[in-house]
Amino acid sequence: MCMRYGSLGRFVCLAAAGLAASGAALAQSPAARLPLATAATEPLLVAADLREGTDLSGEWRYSIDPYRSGIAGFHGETPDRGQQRWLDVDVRKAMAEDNRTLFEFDLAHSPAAQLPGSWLAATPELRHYQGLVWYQRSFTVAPGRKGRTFLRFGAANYATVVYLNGQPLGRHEGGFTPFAFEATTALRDGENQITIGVDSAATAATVPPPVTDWENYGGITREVRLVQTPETYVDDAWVRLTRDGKLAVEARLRGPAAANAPVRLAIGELKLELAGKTDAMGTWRATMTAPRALVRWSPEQPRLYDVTLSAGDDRWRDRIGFRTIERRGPDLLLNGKPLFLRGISMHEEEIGANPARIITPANARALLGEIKTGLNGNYVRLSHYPHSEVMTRAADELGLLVWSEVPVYWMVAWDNPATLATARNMLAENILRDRNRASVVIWSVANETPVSEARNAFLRTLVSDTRRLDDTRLVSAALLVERDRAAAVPTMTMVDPLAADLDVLSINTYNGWYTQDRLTDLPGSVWRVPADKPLVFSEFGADAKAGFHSPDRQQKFSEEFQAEFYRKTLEMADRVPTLRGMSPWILKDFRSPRRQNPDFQQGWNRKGLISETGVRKQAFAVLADYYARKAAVGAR
Ligand code: GCB
Repeated sequence: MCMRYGSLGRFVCLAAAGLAASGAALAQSPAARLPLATAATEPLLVAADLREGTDLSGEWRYSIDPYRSGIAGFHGETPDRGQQRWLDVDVRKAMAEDNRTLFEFDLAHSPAAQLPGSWLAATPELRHYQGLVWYQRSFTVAPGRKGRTFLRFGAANYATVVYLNGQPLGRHEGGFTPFAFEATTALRDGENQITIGVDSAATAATVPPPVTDWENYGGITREVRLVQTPETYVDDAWVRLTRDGKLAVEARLRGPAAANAPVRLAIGELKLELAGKTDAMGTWRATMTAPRALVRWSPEQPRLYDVTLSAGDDRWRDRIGFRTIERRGPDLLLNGKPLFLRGISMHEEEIGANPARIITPANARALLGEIKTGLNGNYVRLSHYPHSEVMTRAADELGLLVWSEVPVYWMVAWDNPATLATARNMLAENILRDRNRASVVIWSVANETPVSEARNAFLRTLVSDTRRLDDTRLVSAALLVERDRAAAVPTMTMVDPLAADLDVLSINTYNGWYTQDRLTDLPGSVWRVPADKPLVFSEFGADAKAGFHSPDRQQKFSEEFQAEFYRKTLEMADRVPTLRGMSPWILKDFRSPRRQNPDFQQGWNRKGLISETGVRKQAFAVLADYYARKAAVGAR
């Protein structure tokens, strides 16, 4: 069954399905029967990370459920009591008291793991586990609560059901974006129990589908918090600089006093105050001329301001930078000045031998610091899905421009309306989360997707959603090109009709790595691309195992080969007239189950300029020198 709801007119399918909208079970547990939480229906709690609350990070009990017995019985029926992981029951006591009682789980006495963090790294037994895992913990709440309490997840990969004190709170699909459920009435004074089922399994209908080139880090990979607000609160606020240099605000209150409510925006350092009133829907929109004293955010001067929005008892706050980003013909303009994106791509994986996708502020700074100061960069492609809000906040603070992307990767089910609904929702959750981040300048809707009518229609829907949700940023997608097999020099043509819908054209090129080209052939490459739009090389790269050297033969996987690949590709890049930036593949070696060469890969994609533990390879200096020269000559 598909229903249309929300301002985006999003279709949400409540199909008789498994934990993900795309799964297989028939009848289900109470939370799995609830409608999916979406950006149109769930509390958005924009900037929730800066609100008062309780962090539920730390020790949780967990238990695997490979047959999803806690979701549906083996004939598809509602699971029987002995399988209901979410029950608020003392299993040992219940079984000791009545010998007819049977429970086939006991989360309170199961092994413990630290959250946030993927289960893959928690214990060797779970290293390759993909499926359902239940987590449980208890926490205490002091009596005398006022206002509302939400349970907010930074992200859980991939499909999630949540119970509080035995009651279903909701479910969500999508592994990289935040979601929240109201917990006000389900909470009790004193001891509370929370149970979460997270299913990491990808299917043909999920976004992304099962085949990718990165590790599928299952589990609760970002913070879980109880967030406190007054009865009526600011659920969404977007404060920005418009292209014509005005300060604009759009805010939405939720709660009984949301309509016709007085609201006030303040930026103390600028002595700026703007007062107004919400409409009958609880929405407030206003613009004003930007104060002369406003210092625009840029990588060179990443100036952020404390912004507050007062509404009744609520005081929403965020740290926001103000800048403009535009394209004019083939040029990119940041604050009206020409820009060249000196970047690199990155997965959401911390530096270390056994990563668990834990992005703390320190982990984010360690990665971004290598780009900003190590590589002399001004830009990062956060591929291939929305990264933690910790990362985009760190980019704001350090001064790195960001490409932000949804995991519409390689082959998704273009014809499946449920898949489109999922992708649209991810896109909305990502944009609504990060519209206040000055660092984010490009929203990307896809990566390397083969042209077809169904795919074009799917991606055009995402492009138009993006523009509707945010008309201040640029839209892109990493596109495939056609190679002319007969040409004497590498000759590539952009034939993708989606190019007409995008602001920035992006190409991934692996000539010289996956092709038979000699590295010496690369500088003479010919790129046939539309001349009226900026082009970026969103990827290029070659693998190297840190410490493997082959000075004479320049064998693949040697540091020398990778360094030479960079030299020749950069020489090629310098000859592309409309090139306005690049994000080579990739900053750090990352886990990828498809990479199994035992000498060089061992389960890692080795295209990093640093190893998984942070050791710089030779090519690092090649790119760093190139960017230093680029920075010295400005955007030319
Ligand atoms: C690509 C993909 C990226 C892969 C990379 C590679 O084109 O976009 O996700 O990891 O190539 O290493 O092959």
